[in-house]
Parts: sequence; structure tokens; C-alpha cells
Amino acid sequence: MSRRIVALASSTSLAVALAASGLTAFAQDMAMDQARLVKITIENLTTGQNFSPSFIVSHGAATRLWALGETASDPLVAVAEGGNVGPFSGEAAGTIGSAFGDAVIAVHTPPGGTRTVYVTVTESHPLLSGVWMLGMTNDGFSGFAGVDAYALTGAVTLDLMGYDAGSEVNNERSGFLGALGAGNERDPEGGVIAVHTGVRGDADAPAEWNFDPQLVARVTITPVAWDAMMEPAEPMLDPDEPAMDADEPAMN
Ligand SMILES: [Ca+2]
Repeated sequence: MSRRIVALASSTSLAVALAASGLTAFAQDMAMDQARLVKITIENLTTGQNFSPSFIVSHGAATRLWALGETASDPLVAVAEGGNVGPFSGEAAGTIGSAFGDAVIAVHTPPGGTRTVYVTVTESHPLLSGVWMLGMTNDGFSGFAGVDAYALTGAVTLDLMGYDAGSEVNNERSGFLGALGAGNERDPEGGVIAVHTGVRGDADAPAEWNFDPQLVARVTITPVAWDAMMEPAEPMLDPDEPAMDADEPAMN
């Protein structure tokens, strides 16, 4: 995108128009802070946990999405308890160009499935963070934080654990665990972000929802050329498989 802006500014008439609108300075700033494109592929390694939509953002060193041992922010609680990336999305809409550099959302990733998105990083917003809910938990999530993607010269693979946001007790009970289809009430926990211990299966949640908390997702981050987004996406569903049952309870 930045290369295109700089190229357009070399046209005399466009340069005049851009100068009049103040965009020449913007183009110069972009030339000094060249954006790079990275491809992010999320793979769900679990057999019984749907991943909610994923929120992925580039940002500077002064911004932190989440960290082990810290209290989860309200937007992170919304993801971890309800698979709701709306608050993060709203925050991104107001802070792209300041706290955030770029932000994207991927749709749900089913067990065994993958999702691929593209995001830009710059010298001033070189770090990538991402989060998504482990959909069949009280407040479980996975993700990554502060990965320097601007410096990447090749693909990097992240093996990610499951985390507990510390905001809701893992009671695994109907009425509290939304994926059971009978409500998503809160049972406040007042804790901090920690490694998740998995689904016990001794309440209403089935043991089949258990997962290895040490390895729930694999994320591959690859620096790519600007035309990489023109490549056809990988098939998301087997055309011979029936579509997901619309009557299934919401995953949150
Ligand atoms: Ca919890």
C-alpha cells in the first residue's frame, strides 16, 4: 500500500492534489516507515475445542494485549468468556495509526482446521499479538503476544498453549459455559492470566472437550510479497462434507 502511495505521488497532478490534501507528508512518512506484509496461519490442534474468531493486531512496544500473570483487560475477558472480539475490534478502529498499526479478524477455526489472514507491520508497529477463545471453556483462550514480525526474514512457527483468563471460575456447568447451550452466566474468579489446566469433564462439560493445555494451536507467521494476497486461499471445508448444523448452540 505504501509503495502505491509513493508511486502515485510522483505524478505531477496527483502530487498537487495530494499536497493540497496534506497527503504528501503522509506519503513521505509512509516511505520512511515502509509497511511489510505478513501471512498468519492459525491451526487448531485440538480435537474438541472450536476456536472463536481470532483478533490479530500489529502494534508498537508501548502496547501490550495480554501477558501471563496479569489481570485480563475487559476486551480480553470478552474474548475469553464469550468469543467476542467486538471490543478489541472497536478499540482497533479508534487507534489504528497510534497504538495499533493494523488489525484483522479471522472467522472461527474448528478442530483440525486452519485459517489464514494477512496483516501489515511497520518499523513503528513491528509487533504482532493475537487472541481467540477456546470455545468450549468458561474463560479459556489461546494466542500470542509481542512477536516481532517486522524483523522476520523467513517463516516462524509458534506452538501455543491454552490459557485461563482468570476472570471466570472453570465450573464447567450448564448455564455458565455457553457452549452447553443453556446460557453464559458469569461465575467471577478474580484471578490473573495463567496456563489453562484443561477441561476436567467432571461437571456438565464432556471430557471430549479436554485438550492438552501445553499445545492447542500452531501459528505460522511468514513475511510475504505484496501480491501474496492474490493467491487463492486454501479450501476451508470439504465440499463433500455437510454444512455446519445451524441449530447447533452458539459456541460461546
Ligand atoms: Ca478461569
